[in-house]
Amino acid sequence: MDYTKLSKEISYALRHAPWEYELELDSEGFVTVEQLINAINENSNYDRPINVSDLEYIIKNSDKIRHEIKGDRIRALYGHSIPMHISKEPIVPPDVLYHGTTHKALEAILNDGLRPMGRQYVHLSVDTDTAIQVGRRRDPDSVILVINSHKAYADGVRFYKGNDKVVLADFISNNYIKLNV
Ligand code: HQG
Repeated sequence: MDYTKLSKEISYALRHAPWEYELELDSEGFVTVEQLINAINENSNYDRPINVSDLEYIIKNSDKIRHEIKGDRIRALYGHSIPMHISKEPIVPPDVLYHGTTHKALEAILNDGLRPMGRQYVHLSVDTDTAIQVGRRRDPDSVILVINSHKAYADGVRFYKGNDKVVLADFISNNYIKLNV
């Protein structure tokens, strides 16, 4: 079983294109495990039909916790780009958060703030290692921004739970952002 391929397909289905799988997400992004398994097996992209143990294996063994099974339902924890708004659990953020990005995007971010761009939320990291990993996807020598989430939260900016390493926000204005030095 190619678990990386399966994990990417699940993220694609649950974050970006549920309609391609005839899936309908609920307001928190869940579908039933059974619906997802049936939808994936319909296309049979793997050497055998997938089952719930494969989904559990991916969640347990991936480099990041991208998906969650709750009872008989499963969802992507972050990353959504679908038009329907996925509501996330509001949290009190840690005092400082980080964002890894590219040199190319830096000027625009320092001028305009952090925007969700193609996704529903801005994605922030709880530590610099995670932020470096995020930034490196696009720029080997990535830029790390430091977010004063303590002040932002005190000023009324809302933050939401992604996973243990990822915190979500609607928009972070540039007065809460500085370059890591
Ligand atoms: C940038 C992956 C110009 C932003 C990761 C980023 C993460 C701006 C890019 C998760 C901007 C959007 C999300 C502005 C933000 N002007 N550029 N005003 N504001 N940007 O992929 O945070 O492996 O949508 O800096 O690890 O890179 O898929 O967001 O570079 O957790 O599970 O616009 O996806 O997780 O890129 O990544 P993305 P992201 P997975």
